[in-house]
Parts: sequence; C-alpha cells; structure tokens
Amino acid sequence: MEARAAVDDVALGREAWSVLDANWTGSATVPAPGLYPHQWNWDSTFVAIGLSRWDTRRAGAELLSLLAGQWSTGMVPHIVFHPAAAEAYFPGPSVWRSQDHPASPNEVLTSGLTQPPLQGLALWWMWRHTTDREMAAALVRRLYPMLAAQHDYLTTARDLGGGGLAAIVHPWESGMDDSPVWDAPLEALPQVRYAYRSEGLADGHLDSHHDRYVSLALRYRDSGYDATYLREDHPFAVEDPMFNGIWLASCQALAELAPLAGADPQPYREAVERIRAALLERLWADGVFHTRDLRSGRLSPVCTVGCFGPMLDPGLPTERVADLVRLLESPRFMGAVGYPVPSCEIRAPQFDRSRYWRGPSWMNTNWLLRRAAAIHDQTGLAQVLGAGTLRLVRQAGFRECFDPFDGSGRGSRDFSWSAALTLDLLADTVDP
Ligand code: 2M8
Repeated sequence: MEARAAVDDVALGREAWSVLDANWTGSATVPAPGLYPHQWNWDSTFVAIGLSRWDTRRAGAELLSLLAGQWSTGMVPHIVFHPAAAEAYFPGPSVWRSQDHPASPNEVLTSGLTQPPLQGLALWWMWRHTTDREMAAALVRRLYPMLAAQHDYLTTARDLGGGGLAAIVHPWESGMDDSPVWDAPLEALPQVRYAYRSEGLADGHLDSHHDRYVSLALRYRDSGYDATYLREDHPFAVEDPMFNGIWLASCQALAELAPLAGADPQPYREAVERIRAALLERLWADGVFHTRDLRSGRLSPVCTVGCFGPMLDPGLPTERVADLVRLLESPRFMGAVGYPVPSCEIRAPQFDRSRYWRGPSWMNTNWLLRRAAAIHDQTGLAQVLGAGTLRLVRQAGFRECFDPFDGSGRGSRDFSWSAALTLDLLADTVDP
C-alpha cells in the first residue's frame, strides 16, 4: 500500500485548500486535473457543501456556474463543459450536441443527462453553516426558482414508472457508473463497439459496458432528448434508491428554505411524503432498498452503498432505519473492512476492490451516510464514518476512491470532492 506520514488537521486542511485552488477554473472546480477537465454536477455540489462553512461566495459561485447549464426543461446537466478543454474528455460537446437542442442554454455547452439532485440539500447546508448570512440569503433567493424548476422536471419528465419516483435513464445519471446494479439492464441491451477512453479501461472500467454507455447516450441524443421517447422507447430506465433518497433530502431542504425564498413549502412537504411512500412501496424488500429496473420490472439482487440513500430521509420509519444500520454495520459492509464504506457488499460475486463503484470506498457516499446517521441520532455510526473517512485522506491523500481493506488510494489524485468534504469533516476539530 502507498502510505504517507499521517498529517495533522491543520496541514490536512491546507492541503485540501491547495487542491481546490489548483482545480478552480475561474468559475467552477473540476473534479480532478487531467481526466475530468469540466464541471460535473454532483462533484461541484459536494465542493459547495465542503466550502459552505468557509467560503460562501465560492460555494455560491460553484452552484451558479452549474445552474448556468440548466435547460429550460429544468434539467440540470451532469456535465457543464469548460470551453478551454472542449474535447479533452470523451464524450465531449461534439457527442452531446446540446447546442442543437432548443431547451439548452445559449452560451453554455452541456451533456444531455443529469445527476443526483443534491443542490437543494447543498443550499440548505450552506444556509445552515455560513458565516455570511446576508450573502447566503441572497443566494437562496436567486437559486430557489432554479431548483424549483429542477424539481418540476424530475416530477413530470422522470416519473417513468408512474409511482412517484424519478427514474434515471443512464448509469452516468446515478454518479455510480460501474455499479453492479446496472449489469442486468445493460446486458439486456444489444452489444456495440466504440473506442472509449481506452487508456483508462484496464484500471477501473468494464470495457463492454462503456460501449453500451455511449450507445445509450447516443440513442437518447438522437431522439432529440425527447421526454416521450424516454417514457416509451428508451431501453434503460431504473429507479435508484440513492438518486431518490437525495431527491427527497433536497425536497425537505426546499421546504425548509421556502420562507426565506418567499415560496410555499407545502408542495415540497408533499413531495417528501410521496417519495418516501414510493421508496417503501416500490424499492424495499428483504430489509433493504434495491434498484428497480422498469424495463424488466425486477429489483436488483445486489446490495450497494446506494441502497442506503433513503436513510437521508428524517421521516424514514425507525424500524427501517434500524434494519439499514444493522446491514451497514454488518460484515456485508463495514463490519469486514478497515475503512468505510465499500461501494458494493463484499460477499457479492460482483464485489471488486479495484473497480470503480464495484467495491472501493468513496468520500462522497461516506459523507452522505454520515449525514444520514446524524439525522437519525446514530451518533456512534456517524463518528465511525467521519473518523474512518479522515483516516483515508490522512494516509492516502485526496484520491478519487480508496481500497476498503487497506485504505490505499485509487483513481485520480487531487480529487476535488475528497478535498472539499475533508474541509467539512475537519470543521468539528479545526478552528476556522
Ligand atoms: C465518474 O463518472 C464519469 C461520467 O460521468 C466517468 O466515469 O467518466 C463518476 O465517478 C461520477 O460519479 C463522477 O461525477 C465523475 C466525475 O468525477 O466521474
């Protein structure tokens, strides 16, 4: 394992800031130098969360830059392209062709997919932790209508199952691209071949799946990013517990921020109730939430870190919370590894400690589960998650993800959400 001398909190905080400064383009933070040269949706939003206690202006700039890419449908894209890097990442703007779609913004090039709708929660987090209430209140008023439009988009265009949940139409929309829960829906697609980022494949990705990722994106693009096509013909439509758990948390946040924005909280309160009921009715089985493939009607048998997403709901019934905490602490997840939280249950045949989202631990999901534990007064679990996550970055640096057994770093170095969320986790111990 690649280890380094453990650094103290102050030095770790300084290192985190220098990563975030180096990854700043002037208007947003890229996930990592080299591999990811544009603004990614949930990466930026985690950066905003991490900066909330320390730099309201930059946290706000991050969200405003992302939302400058919002389509008039309300969809918040998963990538906002940085013009200087144009085709440095595949699939770049020439594949997505957002500029040809009337709903996309005029001056900004984006992808045509979305990612977990974390922005409501991030705005609430900023409001709660800011040291500049006036600036934060102005940001809430400015961003609120955009997040309301995002919410309407998910409610109308993405309830493909008709049961009150938002469906994702591509694994990239989950943020957990290579998760084994997409294996069955992907394998049901016809086999295709594309040259896809070949230099990275040996390391973290499954070759044939990536060919299908590209073909799936092209099919959606060629439909004109059409909502009716998604509902009736698109071959990939999945209800994901993490995506919907995050959506619920953002609805809760929008309800709480409504008075500040002069808006009515009631629609968001109702959305929270509706999403909770749908999660329990449609995705709960055998003591945990599962993904539902709307095309086959099947629940995925594989349990991943995403299955704990609905724990972000403060109103989740206590027996369900107890079931999830038991599973999370069991040898299927945290109980058998040194570092939280493996992205796939380790007894699953698909578990692989070295492949993206099929085993490694990630800071962003650790942060979400720590938040969920805190919401449900699981103080011990929250502490273990916080301390274990900080141990990862102290030992291995701000890597993209980590081996859950020995804590060694994997993927990109100087990864922005790992740096930003470290700042948030350190806030308990380091004075601003
Ligand atoms: C990874 O996803 C991108 C596609 O969006 C990729 O594999 O190229 C995921 O880890 C995703 O969660 C993340 O947002 C993105 C940028 O860090 O990289």
